[in-house]
Amino acid sequence: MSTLADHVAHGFAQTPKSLSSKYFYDAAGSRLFQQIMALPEYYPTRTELAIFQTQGPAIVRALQAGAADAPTGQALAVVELGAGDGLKTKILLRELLAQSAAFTYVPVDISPSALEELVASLREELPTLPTEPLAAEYTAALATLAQRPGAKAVLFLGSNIGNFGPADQRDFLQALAAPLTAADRLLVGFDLCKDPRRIRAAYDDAQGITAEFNLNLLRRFNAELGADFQLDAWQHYPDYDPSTGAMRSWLVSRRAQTVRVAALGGQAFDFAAWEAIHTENSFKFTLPQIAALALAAGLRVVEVFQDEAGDFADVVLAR
Ligand code: AVJ
Repeated sequence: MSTLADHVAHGFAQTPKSLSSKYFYDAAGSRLFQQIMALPEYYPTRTELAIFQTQGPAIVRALQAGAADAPTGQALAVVELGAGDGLKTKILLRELLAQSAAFTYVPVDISPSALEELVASLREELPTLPTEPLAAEYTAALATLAQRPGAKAVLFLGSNIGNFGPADQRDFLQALAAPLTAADRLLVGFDLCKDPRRIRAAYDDAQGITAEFNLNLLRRFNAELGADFQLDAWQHYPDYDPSTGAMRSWLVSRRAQTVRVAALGGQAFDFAAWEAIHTENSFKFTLPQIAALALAAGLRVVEVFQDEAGDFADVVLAR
């Protein structure tokens, strides 16, 4: 049984039926996410970009502050989890090069196609930068961190952390921190609580690209698992709970239907009319919540960088 088939069988046995958002990112899904990042409603990417553009030098200094005390001669490893197209990261990489740091960039992404494009663009734009791409899930990145000697700066940008529920956010940060020394730094991007209508709109764009992104999951199951999802019988539905910061995406069954999955021996799954499959968390945070989360994960907040409106925070953490 393939991992994906396994995941679908487990996810559909849950109540409510649930799927992991990590499966969004096949080649088509990665392209759709790039389109999402350019949408007028999707503010997180351009807000974090603006933070890097205006405060890049200070952020990069904060990332190297610990490494300055560490034994010299060893290049800093800049490990990025979920690097994607690297658009924002390139600003930090240019700044690191400008600050003359000897460093290696280790972009990690679940999408091999996205990673290939990133490496090709880096070869063009930053040809002197040593790059060691890793097409893998986060857990493999943790193993790489543990094996690598020398100073490290770990980047976890774009509020990717919001894909985890609160308990998993803490556990994951703790796991990220475990292989780090006191000289190493973590840079984590957090999307902050704001006007709930703006947040919801970011996941319900007028052009329907986010709907396509969500529905692409079912298209992927049809293509890779021989499932027979009828896409027009499903609807993208995002909801935001301002009391918890939980931004959730669902796929809602527009009618009672049965779906069969060839890769699971033709197993049938029944969906009631208007039954919803949970497909993604995109949690939003407050600064006190971030401080409490860092503490619970055994980390300290070194410095917080925000845009002027206070929409997004990039937080430097250390053990
Ligand atoms: C890449 C996980 C940060 O949750 O905001 C965008 C993915 N999903 N629109 C997010 C996403 C729908 C995005 N992250």
